[in-house]
Amino acid sequence: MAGSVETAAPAPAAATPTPQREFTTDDYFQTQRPPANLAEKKEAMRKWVDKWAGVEGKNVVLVTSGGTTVPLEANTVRFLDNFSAGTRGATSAEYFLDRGYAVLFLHRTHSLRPFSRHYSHSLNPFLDLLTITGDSIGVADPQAAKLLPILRAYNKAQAEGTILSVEFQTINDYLWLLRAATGVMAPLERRAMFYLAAAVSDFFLPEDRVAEHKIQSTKGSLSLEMDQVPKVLRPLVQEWTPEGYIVSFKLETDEDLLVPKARAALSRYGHQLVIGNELHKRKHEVVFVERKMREKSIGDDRIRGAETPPLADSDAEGAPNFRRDLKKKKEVFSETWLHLNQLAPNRPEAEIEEFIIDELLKRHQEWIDRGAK
Ligand code: PAZ
Repeated sequence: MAGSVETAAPAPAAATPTPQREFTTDDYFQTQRPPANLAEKKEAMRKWVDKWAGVEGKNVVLVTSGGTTVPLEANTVRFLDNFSAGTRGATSAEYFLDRGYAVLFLHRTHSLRPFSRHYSHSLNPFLDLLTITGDSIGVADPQAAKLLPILRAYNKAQAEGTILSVEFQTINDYLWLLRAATGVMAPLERRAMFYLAAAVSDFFLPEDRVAEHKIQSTKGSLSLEMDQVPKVLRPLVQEWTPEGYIVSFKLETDEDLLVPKARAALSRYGHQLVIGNELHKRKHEVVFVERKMREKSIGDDRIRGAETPPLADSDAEGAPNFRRDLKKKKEVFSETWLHLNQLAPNRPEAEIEEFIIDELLKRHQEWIDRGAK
């Protein structure tokens, strides 16, 4: 694993303003301290991954889930956060488990978790399901019928140890843990999938600019200047796990940006897939964007027919400009939209993650098969 040093120079005790700087990933890990229990968490992940690495044909997925915080104070009273509840990650983890994957679930503390997510305090309060008869507690129908398959799947995952949950809170925890998790999964080579659904802050405060104590309002207004979080997808793809099947998510609020930004990410980082989602439609509509690498001299027919067509493949470049754009960029993208109302028209309780995971499993298997040739 590149840059596997896990200790960094201790930060000065008091916050001392330094000029804003651009952090490369290496700079980041050399200057920002790791979370206190990183070594223990890494060891737990290594043992768990080793166990599944020894099981032939067992695929393993790292699911990242929930939002990251950016603390404004070292003794943290205030922090910046984002909207993510971890629904995508927790729901997806259940479907991965159901389809036979082992799941390393890297999630934000207190965000939704697989199985228990069905009984979150706001949506479906746990105590409301329970009945008392004499001194016994039970669950009455219709809740019992719904709970039974969930409890069975939960007990199975617990008994088999197919899920390992690891928590992060801050952007710093997340980056260190992501690197550690990716490093321990690298020996799985193509059997490893990375499903990066966490909503990760793009900005952070380097620790030498974080106030030690609660910021006092007596000082007047608060100005914050944050630095950009380094784009760790690049080393993740190129150095940390060059054989892994890597799926990143792209969230936008302007739908028109989804596909162009997904394509730009694929061109820049060279990973396998971007799943685009618009904030308000994310529970019922996503787009899979994939880049098809082509040799300079390959003809259109071979390009068009080269890959197994997914659900509704289309040439992302648009037919009229296909040849011209291909010559210019030598890059072709495919887009596959998943619309829940089309995929499960008569199942009001269906979740789009079921279809996302089934589509991904096909593509991951193709990736594994291509590596075996
Ligand atoms: O956690 P959630 O289900 O509320 O939201 C999921 C999501 C929108 C955070 C995820 O699908 C996603 O797009 N993650 C990547 C966000 C980004 O950094 O662009």
